[in-house]
Amino acid sequence: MPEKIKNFINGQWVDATGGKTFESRNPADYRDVIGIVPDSDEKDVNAAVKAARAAYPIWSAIPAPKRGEILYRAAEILAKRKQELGECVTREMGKVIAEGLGDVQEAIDISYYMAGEGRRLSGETVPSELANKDAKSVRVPIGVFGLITPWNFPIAIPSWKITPALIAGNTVVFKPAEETPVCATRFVEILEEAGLLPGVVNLVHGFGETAGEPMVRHPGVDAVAFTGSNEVGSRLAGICGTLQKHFMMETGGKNPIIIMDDADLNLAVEGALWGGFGTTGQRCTAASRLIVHQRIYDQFVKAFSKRAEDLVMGNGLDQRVQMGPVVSFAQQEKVLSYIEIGKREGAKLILGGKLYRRGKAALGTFIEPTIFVDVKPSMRIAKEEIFGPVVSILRVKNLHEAIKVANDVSFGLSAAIYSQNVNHTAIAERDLDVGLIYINASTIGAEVQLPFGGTKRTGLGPRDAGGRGGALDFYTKWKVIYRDFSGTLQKAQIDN
Ligand code: UN1
Repeated sequence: MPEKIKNFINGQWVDATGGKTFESRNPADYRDVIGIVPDSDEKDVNAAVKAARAAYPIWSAIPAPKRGEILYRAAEILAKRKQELGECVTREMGKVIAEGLGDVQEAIDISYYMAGEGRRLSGETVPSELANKDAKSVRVPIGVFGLITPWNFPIAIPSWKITPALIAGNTVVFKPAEETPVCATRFVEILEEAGLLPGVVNLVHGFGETAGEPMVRHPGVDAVAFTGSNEVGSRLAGICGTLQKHFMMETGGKNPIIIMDDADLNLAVEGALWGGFGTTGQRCTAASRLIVHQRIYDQFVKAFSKRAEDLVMGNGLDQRVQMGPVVSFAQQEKVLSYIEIGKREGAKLILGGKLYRRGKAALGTFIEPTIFVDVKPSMRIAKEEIFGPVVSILRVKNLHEAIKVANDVSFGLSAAIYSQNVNHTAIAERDLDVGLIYINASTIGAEVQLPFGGTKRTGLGPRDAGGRGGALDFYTKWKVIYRDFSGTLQKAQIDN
């Protein structure tokens, strides 16, 4: 029997007021219905915002270290339930179990990290230009946050947004991706068990147009954080700009790995496989472009494609499986259409390119690991985010050309270089226009204690993750306090 999933509003687990539902299914086996989920509308959003507004003065008045204790408890519960939650991620989203567990681990990490931030929410104290006067800045919460999260990290990304919002003293309305509502529900249940007061986090399931957008537009929502597609992100940015709401988004990448002729080739092949086909290519940080020095191009292509061909596909709950399905039929269609575009553009398909339907895989949405070679930087498959197991290989003459090609896209999330030459890696470090750079490591695997995000069309506003200088710069605002204890009227800029 599929589980009956509920919204969580003001501390109560409730159905959508309209009574409508939708299903969450396992992309490795569509017979497996995981949850029947509320299909919420504006009424549900209104109730959630009302609860979040009412809880705000109470929650924001609790000392931040005390708020941190709740996050610490949530981290402990997540750690205890890691296996079960990892299996939930794999079953609902399709990534292999090791990565499902990694998704949960990322939530554990940031919950501990943000718990600690409760004792470090620091501002500055600086001298005043006048005697007997002091000056300081303090971080204060903003109010009610509307959070919209994607399906590719169904526990980690909600945790990236909810935990800094909470530690800073804000309350939350959370609209998770409709593809992964059960994982989102598990995470909110854990926050409840950790001791959150009613109304501090409210969960509203449903779709973008009917639940997400009314939440973003609601006058009771002060700030919005979004991770997802660039099209939706830029529409929400427009709405929030007009309504003068704080807004941040993280939307995508076309992340390159540069492989130089002086690279450790085995290591580069491992990194390219992990970056290109890990999570079935469905990470914002996926290595979808390999920019390879001409001197080792043929050798690299041969070794890489051989390893990709041998990847074991199937249901990610099976420990032996190395690559799971894509998340949905819609995603499958999108990826297949990009494969057709690549062929039409004249790129050479050397591996995959088709649905994978062997045995039980026919019950899910699988696509073969796909490799295009002789890809030109101007081709759409070299420029647009595909979000599937499709890797484009480009040939370059030298480091200068490699960096130029790497930067020649509208995204700038992560980039990697494999080279044993310190001068090459230093130049890449300096000249790659991205938010995350990896030296002799793949483009994926950012850690929570540093800001996560990128340049150009990858994002807008402060970054996810990280503390001061990262997420806390979005979830707090500054208040500056001047205190004059001279007992006289002192005029700044005039009496000094
Ligand atoms: C994403 O793909 O949206 O760096 C997030 C990584 C992970 C997070 C990816 N820690 O690949």
